[in-house]
Formats: sequence, structure tokens, C-alpha cells
Amino acid sequence: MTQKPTILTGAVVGGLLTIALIAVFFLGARLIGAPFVPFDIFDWIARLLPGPIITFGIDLIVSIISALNIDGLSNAAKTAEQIMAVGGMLVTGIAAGAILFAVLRNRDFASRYSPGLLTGLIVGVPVMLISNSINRSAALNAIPGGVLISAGWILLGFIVWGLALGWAHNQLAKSASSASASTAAVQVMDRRRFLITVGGASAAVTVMGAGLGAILGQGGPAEAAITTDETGAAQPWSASNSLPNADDPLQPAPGTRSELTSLVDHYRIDINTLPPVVREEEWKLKLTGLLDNPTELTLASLRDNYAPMHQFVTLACISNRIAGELIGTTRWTGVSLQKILAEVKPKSNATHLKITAADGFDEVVAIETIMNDERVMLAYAWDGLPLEVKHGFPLRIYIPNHYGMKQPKWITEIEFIEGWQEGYWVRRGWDRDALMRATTVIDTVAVDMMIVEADNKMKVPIGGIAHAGNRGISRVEVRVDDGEWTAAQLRKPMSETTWVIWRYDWPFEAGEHTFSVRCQEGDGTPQIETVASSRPSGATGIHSVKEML
Ligand SMILES: Nc1nc2c(c(=O)[nH]1)N[C@H]1C(S)=C(S)[C@@H](COP(=O)(O)O)O[C@H]1N2
Ligand SMILES: [Mo]
Repeated sequence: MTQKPTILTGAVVGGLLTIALIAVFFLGARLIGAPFVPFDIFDWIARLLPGPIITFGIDLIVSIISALNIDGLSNAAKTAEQIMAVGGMLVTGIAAGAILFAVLRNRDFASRYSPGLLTGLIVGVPVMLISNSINRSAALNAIPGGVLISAGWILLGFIVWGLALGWAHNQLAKSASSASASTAAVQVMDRRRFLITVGGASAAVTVMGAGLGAILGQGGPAEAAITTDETGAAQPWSASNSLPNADDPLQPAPGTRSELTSLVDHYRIDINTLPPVVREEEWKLKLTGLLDNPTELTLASLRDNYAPMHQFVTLACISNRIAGELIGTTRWTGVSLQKILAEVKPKSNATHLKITAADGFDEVVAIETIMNDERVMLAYAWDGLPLEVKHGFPLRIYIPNHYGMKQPKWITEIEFIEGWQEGYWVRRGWDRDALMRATTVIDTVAVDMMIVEADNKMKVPIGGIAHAGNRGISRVEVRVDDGEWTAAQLRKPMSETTWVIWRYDWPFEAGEHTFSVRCQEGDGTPQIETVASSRPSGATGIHSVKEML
């Protein structure tokens, strides 16, 4: 009468072995640039889920991070996704262990190895196929034959994991049956000792894998691409140049955000747990479809054969909440799409460009939009440096007046088509045009920087930003408590599409006050004050802050 190990034991063993497997995959990612399986599966699921569920998930993460008051929202959100991805794989491993042990309680197999091997294959084969279909960030996949090595590596990992699971089951069953003559207490001891051994071995593999991975692959596979310019200098443009509006006498109120967002502070939003790594040597921009001159362009040809166009751009995510962090301004460099169109010559029936990216993201732009605005450009540099991997290296598009969801990073192909199509987020229920909403934010109520005027009147500098796509800002107004809306001073913006810095020196009165702010667009259109959440067309409502002064 052998006593087979329980389902719970299977869950525990499954969990322990899966932690070790995750650590081994982590080491593989760092060491040889193999895919990191949990992230691939997570991204695959995220692409499959319906829009409302994804939006709910993102909103939940953003709410939690905001509630915890963590700085750097978009980085924290990526970290949260990564933790969820690893957690998801762990849960799957626990379930697999439980299921295997449950099956083995009711069934005997002819071979001692086949149950474990089968488990490894049942989990490993789909995971391998998914990873190969989705992964563009693994360095290994970019070398000839690398995809096969990746596939083999993933499969090998799961087979060894499955065999270990089956072996553990057999050991536990054996210790139970050999002890059948002796007391139940001895059985329990044997099992416990064995489980501790499995736990210890898993922990050793985990510590070695994760530890070695962390030491060896500092920066990680996704950060491996170059961010220096041709001269080897990694100096941003802003380090040695002044902003185009530097002569404006209006100084931002102390505590106002930096007018130019530094590259490290710029938000990042995309559908990838790790951004896709595109290698310049293998990359060409494919221009295909309804064209007289279809062609392929290298990054060097885009840089060298066209006069570079520089624009100061404020980019915002449609998910940005009122006064949120998902907005930033930097200097973009690239080529006007009008110039490219003149060369590839769209056929008369072509109406739109379908832009596809290395991560499977896509969006559609009307040729009319491009012909009406020479500022629509393919950009390869931010602040004078080649785009960072996470910001779209080697190429992204800029379309003034639209939220980021309309503007693919990591572009690989532009296909000229007849008729409009829905892009990635439009298919998931977001606004088809995604025009940037007017928004105004209070960055600072600088009570510590009180100005004392000649007549001993005290004023508190208040300031922040206002933005309305390419439509400009003609007026910003501040209200204190239930008082009058009073005009603020406006700093000249860096370009027609960047945010405007505003400032209002408020006659100080001690006590608790609520400060509110709103703007008017260039043509006088007032900012929408009705409160609406981001989905589907971008948040509206005015920003207020309460301060005890
Ligand atoms: N290929 C690709 N491009 C993309 C996305 C993406 O997921 N994949 N996300 C878009 C969204 S929603 C935004 S807000 C901007 C953000 O650009 P950033 O991360 O460089 O700030 O990229 C856009 N371009
Ligand atoms: Mo976005």
C-alpha cells in the first residue's frame, strides 16, 4: 500500500522548480541574449486581451502606483508588469506540478520518465512557439541560426524542468513505499527531508542564475544598443546649446518642471515588457505598397541624404491623467515625410500609410495629413542622440497634434494603402484620431520663494505648463478658492507644438487655499472643464491643488 505524494506536494515542488527555471532563463537572457520567457508570455497575453480589460489593468496599475506615491510612473508601471510576468510563470509552474501529481495519483505510466517529459513538452512547446513569434528583444534571435538556438534553449529548459518534476514525484513515492514497513512518522520525515533537498537545490540554482545574471549582464540585453553619435560622443544637444526661447524675460516660477525634459526623465509607454532591440546593420525601412518607386532606406541614408529637420516636440500619452507624468518635451531630429513621399511617389489611389513596428504595433496615417504639414517626420534622434532603445531606435514617427498612440516607435515598414484602417489601439477601443486635449497643470506654489515687493506686498510665484497639441495657448488663468479667474503670464514656447510655461505671482494670504488653472487654445477655444477619464479620447478637466500656507 504505497502512499503517493499529494497534490499540494506537487504544487510545492512545481513552484520550487519553476523559480529555478525562471532564474536559469534570466541567466540565459543576460549571458547569451536568449529570450526571457516570462516577459514574452506576458506580452503575448497582453496583445490578445480585449481593449477594456487591458485598459482596466493599466488603470489599476497606475492607480496603485499613484496611491503608493512612487516617483517615475512609467518606470514603476514597467516594473509592475515585469513582476506580474514572473509571478504568472510561477503560478503556472505551481499549477503544472499540482496537475502532474494529481494525474499520477490516479494513473500509472509504463516509463518512469514519460510523465515528466510529457509535462515539459506540454508546457515547453507552446511557450517556445509563443516566444519565437513575439520576441524581438533577445539579442540571440538577431544572429543567424539564433532563433533555433533560442527555441532549443527554451525547450531544453522545460524538458529538464519536467523531468525534475517527474523525478521528484518518483523519489517521493519511493520513499513512501520503502518506508511502508516502518512507521508513518518515518515516511513523513523522509518526504520532508527530500522536499528540503529539492528546495535547497532549487534555491542554489536560483541564486546562481539570478546572481550571475545580475553581475554578468549589467544593463541587460535590452540596453545593449548604442546611444552614442558618430563621433563617439554621447553628449545631448541640450548640454551645449540654449533653448530657442532663451531670450524670453519671463522666468518660470521656482519648482516648475524643466522646460526641456531630460532623456532620463521622459516617460516611456509601449506594449512591451522589454523594448525590442533593433540592430542597425540588419535594419532597413521598407517602403512598400501603392508606390511608383518602392524602396528600402538604411538609417545612414536617412541621416546623410536628407537635410535633418529639428523640432521641439511635446509628446503625451492618451492615458495621461490630469497633471500626470506621461508627457514630455524634447528636441526631435529626423526627415520630413513630405521629402520621402516625393521620392517614392505614391500612386494616385494611395490614400494612407500603414506603419508597422518591430513589436507588432501598427498605425495608419493619411497622406493628406502629411501633405498638409511638413512637420510630420520620421525621427532618428532625441536631444541630439540616436533614439534610445526604449524610445524607438532606430526610427519613429512624429505627427503633430496627436497623442503618442498614433505614433509608432521601432518602425520597420511603411506600406502605402488605399483607404483607412484601424491601428493597434483603435482596434482596442481608443479614439481613432486621438487629438491631443488642451491641458493645464500647476507644478508649483512656491511659498518658500515669496517675493517681497517695494511696498512690502508679498507674492507667491505659482507656475506650470499648458499644452494643446499644435493649436497653441493664448491664455492661462488661475483661480484661488472661489475668486476671479486671473490671467497668468506666458513664456514664449520653444515651438508651435510644445507646452507653454505659465507663471502667476499671487498676492499672498495665509491659510488654506485651493488653486485651480485652465487655459484657452490659440484661437480662444476654452479648455474642456468637464471631467472625463482618459479612455477613449484623452482626459479632460481642470487641475486644482490645495495648499496650507
Ligand atoms: N511600436 C510601438 N510604438 C509605440 C507604442 C508601442 O507600444 N509600440 N506606444 C505608443 C504610445 S501609446 C506612446 S504614448 C508613445 C510613447 O513614446 P515614448 O515611450 O518614447 O515616450 O509611443 C507610441 N509608439
Ligand atoms: Mo500612449
